[in-house]
Amino acid sequence: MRLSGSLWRNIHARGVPSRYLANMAAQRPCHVTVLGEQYLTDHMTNISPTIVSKLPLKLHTQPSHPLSTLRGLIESHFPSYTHLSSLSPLVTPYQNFDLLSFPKDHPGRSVTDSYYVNKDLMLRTHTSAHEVEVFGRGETKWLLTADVYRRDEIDGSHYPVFHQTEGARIVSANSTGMKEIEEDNERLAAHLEQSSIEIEDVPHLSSTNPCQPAHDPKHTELIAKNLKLSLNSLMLHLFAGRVGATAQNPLKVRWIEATFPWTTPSFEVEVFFRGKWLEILGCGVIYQPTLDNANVSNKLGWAFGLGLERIAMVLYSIPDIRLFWSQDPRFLSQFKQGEITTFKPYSKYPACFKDVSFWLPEGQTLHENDFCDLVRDVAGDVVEDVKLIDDFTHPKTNRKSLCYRINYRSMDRSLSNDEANSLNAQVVSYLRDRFRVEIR
Ligand code: FA5
Ligand code: MG
Repeated sequence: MRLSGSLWRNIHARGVPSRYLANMAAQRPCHVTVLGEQYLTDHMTNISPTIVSKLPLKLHTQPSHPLSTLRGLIESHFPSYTHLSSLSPLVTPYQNFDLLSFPKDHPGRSVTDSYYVNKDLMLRTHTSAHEVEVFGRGETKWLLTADVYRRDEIDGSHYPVFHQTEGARIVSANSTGMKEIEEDNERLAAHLEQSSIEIEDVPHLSSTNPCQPAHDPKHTELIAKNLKLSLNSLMLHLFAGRVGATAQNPLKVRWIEATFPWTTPSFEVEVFFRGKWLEILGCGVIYQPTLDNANVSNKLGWAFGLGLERIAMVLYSIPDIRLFWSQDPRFLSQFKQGEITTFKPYSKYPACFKDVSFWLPEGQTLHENDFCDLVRDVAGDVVEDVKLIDDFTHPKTNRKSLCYRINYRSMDRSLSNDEANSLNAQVVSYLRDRFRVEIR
């Protein structure tokens, strides 16, 4: 479901939600201000004021912030790599998708999944969006940390902005390059043998995770092995000793086959923590057309992309992903650059839930991500989660009714019932304006 054009066209970056709605009609021609620049809007525009306000923050570069310390830890594990962390989040759909061989009908391209400034400019949905550009600059071993944006549901482990570190290594596709990889594999294997880490592996190649036509399977095996050894040793560097990775209770890492349009073979890595397998990264042997796009056809190599919040929540025992955005001194003062310490929760304030139940206009649907963005525009980080609790289609009229339960809870103070009511009333009023729903 798309937001109707006239209301959605004039989003102003700095306006608070109520002001921005009021300003909408007055602002012509249609534009949006993002990171100090004005852009024309069009039928694809769906970037919201809440999201625009996050763009300058760059938590991964804020001294003492847990995400900045984690970035530092990862970078220190790859000292000979180029470290990048200041690339603009604005990319073209061509960079984010086409250069990485995403099919034209991939769901990630849709306005319900990604944020668009207009049809030609979007917020990167992953750090892989910069692969071709960085390889094209001649970098062969590099890490890139950045904020990434995806339209998503609202709960304790999902936030529409999160952070990823991309890592990549390419070598010459000849005997010199392969020798370099073989030597590195020996060094890394020896290092890992001495450590307590339990690794559940999958074959480097299989019929469901095949070698690329352009590659010699022996080369692919060596590259995939180098990728796995490099990442297993990173896991050890990050987790060992911190989550009880001892001889009696070793760190458990599990490799799984995966699929990404720009890598083959591809894998995901999960780490066992507090009784659960936690997916922390995706990776693979880079698809040769990706390297061709960067004018480095004579190379081959691997790339990975890991989620910083997922790892930081584990390492610091941070229970809610919204906390990373907190400006509360009770949160920020707990951390020092370079140190991993256990987060001490301050009191959890009471939650207050409100149900919003409505009929959609005939023939209209409402995507959950559109509803969640609307709620975030009104309530910001005061919304803890949003759940669809009823979805009903009238058998005779075919009209659809939805009921969402919104859980309001501030992380820094007690929220009064009046405040929650007033936020909820605003949600209801936006729903009426933007989607012409009939409140039940
Ligand atoms: C990717 O984003 C690929 N770009 C990774 C990649 C890079 C593959 C290079 C191959 C080569 P994925 O969507 O699975 O893949 O996300 C990667 C990691 O980001 C996940 O494993 C997870 O740790 C983190 N992540 C993904 N979605 C979220 C989210 N909504 N909130 C927090 N972390 C997330
Ligand atoms: Mg994944």
